[in-house]
Amino acid sequence: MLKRTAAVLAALAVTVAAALTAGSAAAGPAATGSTRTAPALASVSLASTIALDDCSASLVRYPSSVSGDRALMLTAGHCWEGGMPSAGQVLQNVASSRSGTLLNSAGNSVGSVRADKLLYATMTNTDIAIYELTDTFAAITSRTGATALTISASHPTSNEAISIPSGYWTRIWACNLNGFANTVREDQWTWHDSLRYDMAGGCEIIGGSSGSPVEDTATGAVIGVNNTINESGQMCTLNNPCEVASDGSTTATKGQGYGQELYWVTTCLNAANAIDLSVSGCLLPKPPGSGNTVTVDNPGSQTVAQNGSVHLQITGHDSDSSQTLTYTASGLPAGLSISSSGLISGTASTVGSSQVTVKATDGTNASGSTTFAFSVTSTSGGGVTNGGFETGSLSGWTSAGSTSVTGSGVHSGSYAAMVGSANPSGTSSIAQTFTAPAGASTLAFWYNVSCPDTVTYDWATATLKDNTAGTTSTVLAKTCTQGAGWKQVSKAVTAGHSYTLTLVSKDDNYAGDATYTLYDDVTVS
Ligand SMILES: [Ca+2]
Ligand SMILES: [Ca+2]
Repeated sequence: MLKRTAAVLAALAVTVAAALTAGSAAAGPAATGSTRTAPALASVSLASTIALDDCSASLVRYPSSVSGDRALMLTAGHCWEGGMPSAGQVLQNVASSRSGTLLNSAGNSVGSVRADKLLYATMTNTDIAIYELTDTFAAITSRTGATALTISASHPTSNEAISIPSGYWTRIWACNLNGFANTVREDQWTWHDSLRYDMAGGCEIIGGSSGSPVEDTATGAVIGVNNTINESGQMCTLNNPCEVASDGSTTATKGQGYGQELYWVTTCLNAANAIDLSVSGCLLPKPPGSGNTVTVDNPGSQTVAQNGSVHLQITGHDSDSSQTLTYTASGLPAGLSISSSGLISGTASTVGSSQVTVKATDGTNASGSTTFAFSVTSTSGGGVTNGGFETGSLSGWTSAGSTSVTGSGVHSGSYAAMVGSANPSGTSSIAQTFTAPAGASTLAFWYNVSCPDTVTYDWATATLKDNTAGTTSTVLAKTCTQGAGWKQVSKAVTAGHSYTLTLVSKDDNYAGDATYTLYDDVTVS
């Protein structure tokens, strides 16, 4: 950081000041004797810069400001008179009496300006402080002739020519940008998308230049705030910023300087030209605990049969609609998972009940959650899986021929199995092998046959094979009826025995008298 309060920085400043006095020996490429050419200063002067007691600042306006608005002063967050904001800290609307000396293009004073309020300051992600002055833009222009510099509303351009006019030093550094650093760290602070000054020369900024506007040399628009330089080559320590790669590795280069993003401010302006952190798409950091509000809709209690498939979309909402929510879940039944976009899916493999909590988190780390019960049941009250077909599928069953689930004319619930078809078909069946659970004595199921033919050609039938005993019995003899409705069949079983139940519907594939059979509520109890 380049504030002039730390002893080290003060000493550095004195040394450089002496050098400047002695003939601008350290003033940049023009004085080094090299053939390097500094970018042309098309439109940048010291006009509208401000000298603070320990930093540099400038008279600025938002692109949308009007002459009757209170004027604004821009400097670095670490130049706030109350001390350097901590990492994560955001200051808003703090009373202030900060004053500075407003300069003209030649660096001469045209009068003083005074703030009565710090509108916003942070050293998190960026390093800015914006003050509201006691006078309007119109009043300052009338009194001093100064016209505010305009804050750019767009991201700077890589490698563009920049100028850094310092009111404190009445001096302008100029160089090119050398792209952007995704993450810069110095002591406790972390900045993102930082403006990296080209080390080819011209921007060897010094203590006291902190808070200077970083201007687009071609247009004079303010595209950043002058922030820091690596003074001794140390890694990530105070006055020695480092860059952090995506894998966490750090690099530091002595003499590497940085500016921080400013256009973010323009993303947070409301209709009254005020910084409003609740504006949709606002990129400035928000105070901890007062950020976005995230809520997650509760889907209600969920029940699925064992081995049933799940497809449940969870929906969340963010007070900042530009944010993307990322979903995570805890307590999901075995076999289920949640996608980052909130879709719970998979096959519930294990019977049981749990409380599931789904959390949605946005890009600012704001989050919300909801909790609901999730039961995986053995729907038939015993060893039969999906005996009521309430998964909406034939999961748990092996099918042959023409089979489906139907939602109309069921015995109970929402679904029944349809074996055969309303169109002529052949022999169709569904079958399941299960173990009769402890205490069970009866297998039962319901059927509803639609047989416009005769039992000579078409029928419903069911067999139960006792795999343990090696016997097979017909539990539903060949039946062909029409309009008889649901009928129940039951058969004694032995607990612990393995059985294979096969539910059949036979059609002779003759046009005009197709037979099919609905089955439902297969239970072992
Ligand atoms: Ca059913
Ligand atoms: Ca038939």
